[in-house]
Amino acid sequence: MKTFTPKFKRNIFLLSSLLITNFSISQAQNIWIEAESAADQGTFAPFEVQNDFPGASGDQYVVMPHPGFGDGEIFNWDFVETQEEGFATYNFNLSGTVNIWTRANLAGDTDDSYWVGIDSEEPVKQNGYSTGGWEWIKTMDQITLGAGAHTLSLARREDEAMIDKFLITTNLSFVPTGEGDIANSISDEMTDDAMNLKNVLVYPNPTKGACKIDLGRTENVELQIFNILGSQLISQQYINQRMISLDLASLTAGNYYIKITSGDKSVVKPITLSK
Ligand SMILES: [Ca+2]
Repeated sequence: MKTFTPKFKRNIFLLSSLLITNFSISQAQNIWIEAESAADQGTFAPFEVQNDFPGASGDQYVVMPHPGFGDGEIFNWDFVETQEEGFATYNFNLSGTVNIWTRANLAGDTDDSYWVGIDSEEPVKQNGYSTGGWEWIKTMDQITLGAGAHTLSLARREDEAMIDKFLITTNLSFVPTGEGDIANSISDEMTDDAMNLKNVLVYPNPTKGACKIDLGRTENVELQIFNILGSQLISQQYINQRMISLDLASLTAGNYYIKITSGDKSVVKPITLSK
């Protein structure tokens, strides 16, 4: 004879797990970088920024144009390093084991290769790809990064390789699609000592549940959510993150406040949950 008690208990457990899951905050750490964001660097040329090919994130991408002396020339890493040209760097803060992805448009044959490096390690040749338009390519698999600042580098190898965007992620099972998430800025990542709370963005607002908080730079913060009566509903610490993903779908529709605290400074952002 069947008994329903264990199943009932299990369903209650599943229900409570589901509620907790809906209210939990994603801890995945993703750094999204537009390749074209390094265009002001002195070593960038003869890389060029182009915007006339559809589907690029940020409407721009980086390409190595035809060299003056014919198609198919290959630049080895020693040459690029010595000449200090066709070379771009991107600073970021992230620690742990990461995958590095590149969003690229590669025609194959002699138009498909580039170099990608991390920190002072010799860059790795990316070659032999033929994509159907823009595709995410896993560029480095399970690289371990220590605490603190790191530098991703891109260097030319063959002309006409089109590079759009990078993703550095601690989520080793994540496969990026489309244009990916909004890119992190690289310009202020390493220069400011203090977080500028005026740069904190919460979007979309109103939200149906899912929303993101862009801290403006990688930071250690405490995030609290209050209802309009001032009762704290959640408190969560974030270490070394810039983008925080929230899912508020388990809350009832209404107005809430998100308080972000960094050191002795804090900012409060209102958010409306509509269903
Ligand atoms: Ca881009």
